[in-house]
Amino acid sequence: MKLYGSQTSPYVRRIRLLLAATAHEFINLNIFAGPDRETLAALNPTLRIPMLDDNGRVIFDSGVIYRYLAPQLGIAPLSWYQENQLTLINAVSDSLVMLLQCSRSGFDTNDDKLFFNLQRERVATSLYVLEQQAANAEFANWDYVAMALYSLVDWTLFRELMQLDDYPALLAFCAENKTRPMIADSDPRLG
Ligand SMILES: N[C@@H](CCC(=O)N[C@@H](CS)C(=O)NCC(=O)O)C(=O)O
Repeated sequence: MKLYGSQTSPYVRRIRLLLAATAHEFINLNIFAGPDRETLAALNPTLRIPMLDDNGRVIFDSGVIYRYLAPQLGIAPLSWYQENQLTLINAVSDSLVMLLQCSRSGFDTNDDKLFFNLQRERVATSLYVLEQQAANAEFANWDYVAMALYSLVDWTLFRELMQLDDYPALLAFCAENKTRPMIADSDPRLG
């Protein structure tokens, strides 16, 4: 099994954490240029990471990769409540990725513009709920949802996308889990 991704992507990291105890090859791509982008395009027309190659069967998208792997790893399907938690995490991740890309494209994402305002509002409303859930110890089990949350929060800190002082339970959640398997090796700061 080959996992294609990058060291910095929070979507890739959640799958690396999931596969911490499973033999696989991690292929670290520079998806934005050069021959690695050609590799990406040849395998995945959405031009996004992660993707999984299992004996020539290529699966796109972290959520689908999770659904593909979970039965093989003996993991029960997520509950609807967990699915909603994952949707909250994905909403924040997608909006922050878009804001980062806008910023790298030369836009001031603090401008009072509809697109930026919508992303910032979604990040705030979703993170508020995740903070409450973390305070209620709802991520105490190191399952896929917790792995996705860890990957998001640590990536947000790494990219310095926002201050997380207003989210003490999310910061505490990260501190509590920083010695989990594969956390150190998948640190985006190594990228
Ligand atoms: N829904 C996708 C999102 C993946 C995603 O956005 N990956 C980012 C890296 S963090 C990416 O490949 N971005 C490339 C681009 O936007 O061109 C998933 O869950 O895998």
